[in-house]
Amino acid sequence: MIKACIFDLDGVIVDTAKYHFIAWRQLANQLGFDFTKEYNEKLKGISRMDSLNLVLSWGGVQKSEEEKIALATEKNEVYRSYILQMDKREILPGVLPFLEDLRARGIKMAIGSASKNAPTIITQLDLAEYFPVIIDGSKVSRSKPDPEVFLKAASELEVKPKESIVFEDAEAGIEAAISGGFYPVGVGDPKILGEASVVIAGFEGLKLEELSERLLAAVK
Ligand code: B16
Ligand code: MG
Repeated sequence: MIKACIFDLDGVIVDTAKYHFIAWRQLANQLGFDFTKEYNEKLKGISRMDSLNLVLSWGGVQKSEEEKIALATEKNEVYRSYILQMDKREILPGVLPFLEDLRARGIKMAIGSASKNAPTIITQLDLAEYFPVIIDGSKVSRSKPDPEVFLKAASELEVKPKESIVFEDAEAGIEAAISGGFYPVGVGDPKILGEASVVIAGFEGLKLEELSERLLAAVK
């Protein structure tokens, strides 16, 4: 029986990838190379420092650890200037009715995100009342595909992984959910998220009973 739903943030609740793209492109251009949408796709679910290391490698640029910290900070300041302008109109379609339905059924809810900006984004979107537990990039020592972020969320919600669904848009996140023993639901492209028991295009019209039935059928 499902007692909890744990949501990744970027790409599941809201599309912040477009703001990450602007900020990474600005940094890359400043360093003298281009940053494409294809590169941006590869950064989904990847932590800030791991993302920076990838961006620098794509540009063939080497920097000291100190310089990397300064560059990551600079990128984050540009990114934050965009997310601080977000409001609830940016919540992805169908998310709010689904959260309302879960709350009415007494299902516990948490955020499990690689983003250190997760609490700011949740506040901007006016969703704090739904998420008493937010495990973000500052609360874990190992990044997805390690399941730490979701295991911490389950532990704080006082539920077991086998009683919980994880919603994720990134391959590394689905891997984390599977290795943690959760019911993994991919949000997005089945070609990328094929390892998930169930893949949904989004939350519009989604019903927990139907989803639970599909998940149970998939694990049988
Ligand atoms: P920050 P998620 C991830 O969030 C993003 O998908 C990824 O692109 C980003 O680099 C990462 O958060 C770190 O974000 O720089 O804000 O700490 O999908 O795990 O919610
Ligand atoms: Mg994500």
